[in-house]
Amino acid sequence: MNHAMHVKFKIMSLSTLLLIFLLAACGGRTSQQKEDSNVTITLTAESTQRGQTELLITVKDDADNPIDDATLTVRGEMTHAGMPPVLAEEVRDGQNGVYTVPFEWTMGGDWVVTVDVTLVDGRTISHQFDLSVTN
Ligand SMILES: [Cu+2]
Repeated sequence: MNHAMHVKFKIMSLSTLLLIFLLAACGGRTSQQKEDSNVTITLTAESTQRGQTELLITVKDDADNPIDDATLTVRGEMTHAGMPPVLAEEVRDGQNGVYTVPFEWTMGGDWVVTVDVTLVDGRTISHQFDLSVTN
């Protein structure tokens, strides 16, 4: 390998690495956690790329025990005006504290996802998660 070829090879490897990094940063899986009233809610979006995805929402008590008997409602709104919210079907029956919510990112941009968790004792805990969706 002569010197010019060697430099070219190095540049190629660098751009490949950069591409992999960008792919990982854009539209990938993301996770956020919030705590209130001794209940921790973690939202994981399987994808933040425009289109159909699943939101995995984990609900745990203050002793880190899963709460499977809550009722969840999820609403997604974009931060710009004039767009109707995306409402997910109400979800019950967590599996080891994880509730799977089919969801569609209908547009790329900044979203606020509101998760309302109603516990069996009637308390409702509400959290908002900010997510950025790529086209
Ligand atoms: Cu929009």
